[in-house]
Parts: sequence; structure tokens; C-alpha cells
Amino acid sequence: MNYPVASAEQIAFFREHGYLVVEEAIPKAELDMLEGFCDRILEEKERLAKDWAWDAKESLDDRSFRIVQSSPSFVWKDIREQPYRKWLVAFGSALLGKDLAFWYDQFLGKPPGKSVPTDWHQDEAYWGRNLDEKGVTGWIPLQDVDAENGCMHFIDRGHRLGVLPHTQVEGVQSDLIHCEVDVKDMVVCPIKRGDVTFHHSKTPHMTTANNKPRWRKAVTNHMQAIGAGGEGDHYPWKLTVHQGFDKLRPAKPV
Ligand SMILES: O=C(O)CCC(=O)C(=O)O
Repeated sequence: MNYPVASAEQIAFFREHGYLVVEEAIPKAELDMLEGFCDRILEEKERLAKDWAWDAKESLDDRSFRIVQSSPSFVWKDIREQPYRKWLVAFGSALLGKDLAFWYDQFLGKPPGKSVPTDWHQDEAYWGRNLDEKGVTGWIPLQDVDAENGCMHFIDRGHRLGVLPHTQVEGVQSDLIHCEVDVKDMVVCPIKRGDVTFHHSKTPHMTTANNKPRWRKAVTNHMQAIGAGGEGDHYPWKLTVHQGFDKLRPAKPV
């Protein structure tokens, strides 16, 4: 299977709507390998992961990991060479119309039964003004996803709203932040394993909690325009929370 090349229609759709679903993008063998590394993280999550929705009532040792947040790059030495990574950069660059560099990835695992939504947010709200119009994210679920187990939801044309005010999510002590959106413009994106969603760094998006009996696993891949220089010039709501280790976000593109 060859990786798809962005068509003129896909590029126009992304620029108009701020997101795009690409069907049957990543071959099964690559997804299986990626999932295998994510499973290793799950086995050792106390050492290798943060809880992105760390309950304010829980101690560090008692985190319930309602959203496991880590990175397959921590455990997969050759991840940079993988075809899917190169494809994400090429496809994302075509969508944004800027040459991108891979920046960092995150494994985001939602356990069955006790997870929470990843509330509405814009990636630029985390990254700061350095990334103004300079970021794209490619989100890879490792199983079929729908609104029952944490698929992506986007605000249609939300990349044109500027950066919205964000606040810390109530009841959590991680760096999770959220914003208010007009849900009349919400688009729900149920997709299959192998499909990928892309979104602009200003597009408000969220994923629902996992209410199915198996883990919801996803790898999100953040890319930035070459020369953007990494996150910086932060907004006032930016939080930094340490959870034993803090290597999740390289300052420079890798
Ligand atoms: O997978 C999730 O729960 C959220 C992912 C996300 O917010 C992102 O990829 O930017």
C-alpha cells in the first residue's frame, strides 16, 4: 500500500475547514508495530507516563491515569525512520502550505470505564504565540473510534477564530486546559483504524471519554513550520506541571 498524496480537494478542504479526515492512510503492519510500543508504555505507565487528567484529589503515587499521556518515541529507537512519520510531515506540509518539521508525538490512552473527555482546546493555546499559524497535528487512532470511545470532534472553520481564552480544567492538577466553543459548529469524526485526522493548530478540538470495554489508544503527532523554534511566548493560562519526569515536549523540532 502506498501512502496517499494530498489532493487539491483535500488541501482546499483543510484550508477552509481547519481539519481533514484521510481514510486508509497507514498500513496495518505499521500500526501494529506502533501499537506494540504503546502497549509497552501501558505496562510501565507509572514510570513512563503522565496522567493528563490527574485528579486533584490524588497523590502522585495514586494517579488513576484517566488519560495516559506519554510518547512512543520514549521506547522506539527507530521511530523517526518510520514511513508513517515521513508521510505525516509531507502530507501536513501540503495541507498548511508550509514546510514542516516533525516536532513531538504523544501516546494518549483512555482506559475503559474511568476515562474523561479531552476537553475543547486549541493546540496553539498550549504552545504559545511562536506557533501562530505554524502548526499541524496528525492524529492516529489505533482502533476504530466513534463518540463512544473518544473520537475527534472539531469546530468547523474554528481555525479562523483566533486563539480563544483557555482556563485550567476544574478538578484536575495536570496542565490540561480548555476553552468555550459554539457546539453548533461541531463536527464528529468517527474513523477506522488506518485513517488519520489532521487539524490546524488553531482548530478547537476535543475527544470524548472512552465508554467501551477496551482501551482507546491514539498517537498524536505535532509538526511545526521549519524555523518556528518550538513553543514559546506563552499565553497567560499556560501551566507547567511535573509528574516525576518531564520529557514530553522537545523544545526544538526533531
Ligand atoms: O486523543 C486525545 O484524547 C486528544 C488528542 C488531541 O487533543 C490532539 O491530538 O491535539
